Formats: sequence, structure tokens, C-alpha cells
Amino acid sequence: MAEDRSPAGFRCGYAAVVGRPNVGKSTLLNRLVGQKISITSRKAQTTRHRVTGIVTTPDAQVVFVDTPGYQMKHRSRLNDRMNRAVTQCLADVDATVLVLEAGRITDADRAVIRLLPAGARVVAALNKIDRLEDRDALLPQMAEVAALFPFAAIVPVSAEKERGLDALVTEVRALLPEGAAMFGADEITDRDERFLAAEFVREKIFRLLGEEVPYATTVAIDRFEHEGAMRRIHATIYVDRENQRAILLGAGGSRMKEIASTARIDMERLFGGKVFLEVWVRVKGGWADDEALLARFGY
Ligand SMILES: Nc1nc2c(ncn2[C@@H]2O[C@H](COP(=O)(O)OP(=O)(O)OP(=O)(O)O)[C@@H](O)[C@H]2O)c(=O)[nH]1
Ligand SMILES: [Mg+2]
Repeated sequence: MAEDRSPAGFRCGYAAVVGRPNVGKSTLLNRLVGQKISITSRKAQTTRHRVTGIVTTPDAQVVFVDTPGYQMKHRSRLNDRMNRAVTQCLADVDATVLVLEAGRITDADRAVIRLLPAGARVVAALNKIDRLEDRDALLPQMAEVAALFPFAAIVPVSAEKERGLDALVTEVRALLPEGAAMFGADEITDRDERFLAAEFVREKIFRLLGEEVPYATTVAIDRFEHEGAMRRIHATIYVDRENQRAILLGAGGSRMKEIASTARIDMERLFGGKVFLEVWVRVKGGWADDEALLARFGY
């Protein structure tokens, strides 16, 4: 008999994680995987790329695919690409996790539900239940959610407090086809270190700066070299306008130093080795609407 690495009844497949901006999709992905691979912040539209997080249990391998928050308020070529990434992902997966915020179902959530392909197998994750003051509010909310779409299951969770995550994986597993694992049990993402390094820098910009600059910013890795156990990484932050460059640098370059040092700590934790990180800032006007630049920046 041919050797099969997976026992009978093993299930494996892709599960999209979708929802409006800021509902906690990336936090959920990270907590499911147990490592930070997708960046998060309090600001909407932090995620711009498709990022997978692989969860392997004794009876399943779920490849969760984090996606940008779907939104229609702000228009740019970058936003169009992000929305397209969501619809494309929905068409490619075996199952979907629709993330909603407990206590706050909005028109933006309904817009995401309208994107779900007919016949899609969807689990609704009602996230941030730790914020609910009244536990009794949960049941009527689940009834409200159930009326929106024929969900396979509705699971209350708290990504941040890691509540309900096993139940969520169980419900998603039930929607996947039977089959052998596609990835090794120790693999956690299909993204490489270069991508993750750029993302960690971008996360610090989202966390440390105000409402304008993060959206005018992207990050490219110019150099990524191994020197023994050490990684030498050169990154460039591109901004839209000259005044944003000054804001990003801060007095005497202080803000830039904080961005670089906090990003480096994240890299060292995930990569498991020392990182030497240098970050520059350059102005590239109109990059978010320039197809050629977007392609160059990996969008
Ligand atoms: N209280 C609470 N906050 C949460 C929970 N999950 C996520 N958050 C917070 O919600 C905010 C948004 O989280 P993200 O994971 O970045 O949200 P997202 O849906 O990926 O957002 P976009 O990528 O911008 O679409 C962050 O401030 C998180 O800390 C939760 O279970 N409870
Ligand atoms: Mg996100």
C-alpha cells in the first residue's frame, strides 16, 4: 500500500478569512496559528495582502487565508486591487470564515455577505465577545446573524482572549474535503521572510503614526542577506509627499528609530535569529494609483 502521511478521515483545505475592515481577521489568524504572521492595528485597512496561516491538528490541516478588509468608501487603484483580492480568494477556497463584530452588525458587513458566492460554505465568527458587557446579548445576536445567510455554523469567539478558537476550527474542518496534508506539520505560512519583514515595518507605521501617513505609505525590501545566523535587511518606506517623510522621521529621526527597533524585535522573534535592520524613507508621489509602481511593490 502506498504510504500516506495522513490518517483516514483526515481533512485538508483552504479557508478564506473575510470581513469588513478592523473586525479582527488578522488577529484571529495569528491566534489560530499561535504566531504573529499577519500584521494588525487599531486602524482599518491594515492588511493589504493575502497571507496564509496554516493550522495542523491530528485530524485536519486548515490553510486559513487572511484578506484585506473589504470596503467601498475610499477609492484608489490600491483599494480596487485589495477588494479584488477578496473576491478572488472567495472563489478559490473550500470554506470561508466571515468575521463579524459581536454587537455591531453594519451595512459594511452586509456588503461583504453579498460577495459570498452562491453555495459557499461559510462559518460566521462573532468576534470580540470579550467586549460584550451582557452575555445574554449573545443569543439574540446569533439569531440576527443567522437571518443574514445560511451559515454552516455561527461561533462566538474572542481572538484576543483566545476563546472559541477550537470550536471554530472544528466547524471549519467539517466543511473541508477529505485529503492528505499539503504542508508540513511545522509550516505556518506560505509567505517568505522578505515579505514578512516588509509587513512588520508597515505594522509599526500603522501603530505609531496618526490617521494620514499609514495610508500614504508602503514598504519595499531592497536587501535581505544571511550572514551566518544573522540577517541583514535593508528596507525603504515610500511615502506620497515630502511632508509625510518629515512626520515619519520625527524630531531628530526619533520616530524612525522606534519603527525600526520595534520591527526588528518582531523579526528576530519570528525568524529566530539576530537581525540588522536599516530603514530609509523616500517620496514617490501617487504610488497608490500607479499600476506599474503597485506591481513593483508587490500589490
Ligand atoms: N477586544 C478585542 N479586540 C480585538 C479582538 N480581535 C481583534 N481585536 C482588535 O481589533 C483591532 C483590529 O484587529 P485586526 O486583526 O487588525 O483587524 P482586521 O480585521 O485584520 O483589520 P483589516 O486588516 O484592517 O481589515 C485591533 O486593535 C485588535 O487588537 C478581540 O477578540 N477582542
Ligand atoms: Mg487584517
